[in-house]
Amino acid sequence: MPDNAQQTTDRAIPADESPTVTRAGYGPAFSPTHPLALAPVGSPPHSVDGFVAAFLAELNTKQGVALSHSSTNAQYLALAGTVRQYLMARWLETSRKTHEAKAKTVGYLSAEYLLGRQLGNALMASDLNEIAEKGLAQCGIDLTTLRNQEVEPGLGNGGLGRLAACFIDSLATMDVPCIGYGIRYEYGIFRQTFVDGRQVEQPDTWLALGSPWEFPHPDESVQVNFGGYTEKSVDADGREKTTWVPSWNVLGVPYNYMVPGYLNGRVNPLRLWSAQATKAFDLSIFNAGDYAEAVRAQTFAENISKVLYPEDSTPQGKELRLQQQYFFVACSLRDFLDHELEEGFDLHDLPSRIIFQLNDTHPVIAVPELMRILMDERGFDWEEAWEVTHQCFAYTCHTLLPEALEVWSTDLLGRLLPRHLEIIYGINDRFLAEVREAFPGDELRAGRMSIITEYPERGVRMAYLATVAATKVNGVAELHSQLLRDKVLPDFSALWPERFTNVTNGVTPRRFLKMANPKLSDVICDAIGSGWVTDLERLKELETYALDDDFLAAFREAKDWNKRRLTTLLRNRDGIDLPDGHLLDVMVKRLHEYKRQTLKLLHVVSLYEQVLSGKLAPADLTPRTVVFGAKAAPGYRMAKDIIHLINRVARTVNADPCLEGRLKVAFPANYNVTLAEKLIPAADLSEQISLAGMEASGTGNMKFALNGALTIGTDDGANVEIRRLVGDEHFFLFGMSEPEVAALGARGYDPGAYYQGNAAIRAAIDLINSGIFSDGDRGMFESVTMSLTHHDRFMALADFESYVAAQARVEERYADQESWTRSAVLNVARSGYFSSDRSMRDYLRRIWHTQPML
Ligand code: F58
Repeated sequence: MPDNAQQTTDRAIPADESPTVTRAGYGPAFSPTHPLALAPVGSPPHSVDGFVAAFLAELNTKQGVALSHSSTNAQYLALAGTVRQYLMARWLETSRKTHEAKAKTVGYLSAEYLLGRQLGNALMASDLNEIAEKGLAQCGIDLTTLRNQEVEPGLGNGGLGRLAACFIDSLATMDVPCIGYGIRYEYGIFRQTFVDGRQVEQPDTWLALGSPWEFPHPDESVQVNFGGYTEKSVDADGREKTTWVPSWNVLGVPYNYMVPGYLNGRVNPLRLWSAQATKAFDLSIFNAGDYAEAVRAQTFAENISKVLYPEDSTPQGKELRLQQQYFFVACSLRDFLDHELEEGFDLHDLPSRIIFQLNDTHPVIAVPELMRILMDERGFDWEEAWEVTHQCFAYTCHTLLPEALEVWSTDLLGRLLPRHLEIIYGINDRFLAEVREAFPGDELRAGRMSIITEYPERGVRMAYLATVAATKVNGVAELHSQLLRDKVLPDFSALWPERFTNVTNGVTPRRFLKMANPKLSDVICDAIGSGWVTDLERLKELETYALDDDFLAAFREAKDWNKRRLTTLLRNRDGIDLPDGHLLDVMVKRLHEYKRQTLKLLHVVSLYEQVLSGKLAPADLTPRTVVFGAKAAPGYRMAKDIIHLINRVARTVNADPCLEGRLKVAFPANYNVTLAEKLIPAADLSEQISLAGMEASGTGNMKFALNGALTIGTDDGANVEIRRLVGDEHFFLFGMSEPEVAALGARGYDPGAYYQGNAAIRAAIDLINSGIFSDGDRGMFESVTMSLTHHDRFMALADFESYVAAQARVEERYADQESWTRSAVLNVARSGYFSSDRSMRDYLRRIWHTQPML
């Protein structure tokens, strides 16, 4: 906070300065006479003429321009506004119905939502695609151009954020009441550019050209307090009471986004919070006559929702991050209690109305926050408050990497949230008493299980706090859930075996098949109808078509069309030329050592080396284009060095005439949801090659299989389930299993021995060290090669031989196009399980204990 803000605001916030909380009324949502009100999908306002009229009205009255003078952006905004109108009535009606039914709601608490573009999804969900296309054509406008105008909201880092977006899509489509709660970052995940092959980050100014999908509600703002101290007193009944006297506060302004269900009339809210300075904060400084300081204070408050932390896999112990976490959960809890429940609701019954799902540990501070509200503001005693709190939370863990588990220092927590730290200590004391009762005399165990750690400094282990508080704890794939129980939280699963469960991740078939792959969708619909869009297991019916020549030809034609579409995109977007007729081998995901982009790269370098040294004739190479897409956390040196190396290898390989038409490496910058939607449908081969036991689930792996790519992968994360379902013959398995990895680790892994003992590994690494990719600079990639040969924490060298052998099987199979296509069809047919609709059904049954409204 600003240097002197503490001193200027170090006082309780007077009640009359807090914003008034208005309780929304939930009467009829929309005038029934409004032309767009609740018109059933397909009825008159769903007509081209109606659409054109609404579009022009938007353009003229909201954008203030005539069609003849309108920019593409104005047209895009007007189109978004038009689609919004169609969804609006349904949104308000959904809210009315949900309140009337007093239905139990899922409160999805997530610091990230990687939404992807909204327009296409909104058009699809409201069945407006054709009408919009025709209507715009009448105005001389091309729909695709307007779609491409949208800057995607990149409010997430990777899998965890995209999963949240898939889940809220599925819940809306399944008619389940859900509010997604999160942060409206002013800057989302950075835009990646390459300068001389190195990653350079640019700010993501996704709001710059307007954000037509959001509805700010400053009238429903919420005050969030920080800092200060606590006071103990005794109330009239002789009970001890604690009052938190905060020292500063900010305002959380909600921005609502629509989450439309697919053709079902349901629109759930996604409520993202933006931080602003409160009047109290401002006024005290203004009154002190320091205008500049007041403006600085305002900026300070707004900083809280300014930027998404671009970290992946390792949390940053930054104060601002903890502020973000508390900020959004405090807003969300307050919002639910004050705005979603009817006046006078008895909070003892709260679990009948809400289940908060904690998307990883980022929102776990919600646990002491709910305890605080119930005890300090609503007069509950500890046991009552704990009973309610325990029932209201469930926790999903998304990692196995020890360094990815968040720990907040008690120093920082005590400074920022003194009352919450007290409550955490209270939770820990009672919890450890329970442990001691269950395991008398086992002090070592109590020490291991304590929510408070003493090393390297005193801190709160957020995953432990989440596990103690939650009714259910789940991992995100079978293997991950098992390792979570056995390796990450073994003491907890011994104490509460029934608390642990698995829900394998899924992806929304609407965005990632129907919308991203319209050609394949048509082929599928022609064969089995369109029921699969909301019931993905119906893809099973395609199995019989795997032997139908006409179907195989149509399937291949769709893949070819997707490749042509990608070729055009990459040429225009990145100046990259994709050769025709290549096996398209794709590895797209965050750059992390455990994901092992270096293993893929060593394969490429090894092929090149064999050609250079005459061991392999170029004509014997299967023509292949390897596509990488990956962002590295800006502070992750090794990941950035690997990006640099990939780009340098690409430059050299692509420029070498002896590989012309045989091997190409493409690395388009700024991999994001929008690019994924074009890349994945075009891929032949999906690279899922993490070290077994490291990737919690993966969801890209599911998207590829669903779009008819074959996977080369380790027995890791959800790959295990993908392979089991699609069948061994249709999946290229390689590498050590998780128990083998553990055994090798226990024996002592020596990567140097693999370097010395395997000629191909040695030749590939030596080629990198020769300077061929670095204009003769032999040291440029030393960090990468030294790490591989000396530490290789993720055992890439140990799996190399097996990987190369699996790639040979890939090439052999690819040579038989009919057999390959059959396997691809079977991948699609057997991927129905990986729908996020199925994940949601599992959550509903195993964790949330609620149902669709229907
Ligand atoms: C990912 N985690 C897992 N974390 O790595 C992936 O296996 C899984 O499929 C996915 O979650 C969904 O369950 C992930 O994306 C993050 O991005 C965190 C962001 C905040 C800092 C720590 C990493």
